[in-house]
Amino acid sequence: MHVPKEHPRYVSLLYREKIAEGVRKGITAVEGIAAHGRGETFDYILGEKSHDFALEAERAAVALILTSKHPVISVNGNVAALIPEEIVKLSETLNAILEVNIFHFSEERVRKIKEEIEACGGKILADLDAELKGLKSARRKVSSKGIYKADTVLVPLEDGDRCEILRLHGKKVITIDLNPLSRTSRMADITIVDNLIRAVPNMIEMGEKMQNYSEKELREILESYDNRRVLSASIKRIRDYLTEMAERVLEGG
Ligand code: PTJ
Repeated sequence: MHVPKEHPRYVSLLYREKIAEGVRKGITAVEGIAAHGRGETFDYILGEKSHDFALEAERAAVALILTSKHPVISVNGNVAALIPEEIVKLSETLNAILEVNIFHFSEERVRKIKEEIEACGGKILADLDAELKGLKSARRKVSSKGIYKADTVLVPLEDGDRCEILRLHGKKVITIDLNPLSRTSRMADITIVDNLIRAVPNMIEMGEKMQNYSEKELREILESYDNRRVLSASIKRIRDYLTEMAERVLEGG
């Protein structure tokens, strides 16, 4: 579908179309449409911008990945449909491995996600030869060269069952999730409450600068980071936004 640039909801419609196209191409699960819709709702009541709390979490996430020995970025059907080029660029900038990891599992979709990432010039692990013990869903299928031995995992757009297990396996978890109330958001070490489509480009830009930081500087960023405060700020932002809107409605705006 052609989305006219003049449309007031152009960006939103454009990414909605990318998800629909992802489903048509067999990259994205049908359930990915529902997940995207939930994300749109939270983005709407966050004012569709990267707030300070998101930028702070993004900076800490970049610092954590740059100081990790074996960082991995997990790629699902929504990520591959929305930002395939950007996720490749992020993995290159931060020297992190990409790995396909999906909840609604099929061999065919694993292959299609791999092909999509490779078409963007990226390398991605898709030979899921190991299992994350303690996890019942298909997300337990991981690569022995990737998530299995990772010390840090970036899980954009998660469905909540894996974060806890990754942490039990001693891994640090970074999530990008517009819903600050989700189980994943509350369990992650670093929670980025931002839209994937803004968070990843922000992190690429930060990564390009922070590559030159010393280990000490990166560790200082991590030491001063407080995920609970950041998460709480995002929930308060939603509350304040809704209060402002309620006032505006009263004033007839
Ligand atoms: O490709 P698969 O099989 O791994 O499936 C992926 C989905 C996303 C379908 C699966 O993980 C799932 O069902 O996820 P949930 O439980 O719907 O959770 C997705 C979370 O991501 C929700 O909290 C949404 O608010 C959030 N979200 C959706 N779109 C975005 C987002 N967060 C950031 N950026 C987005 N664009």
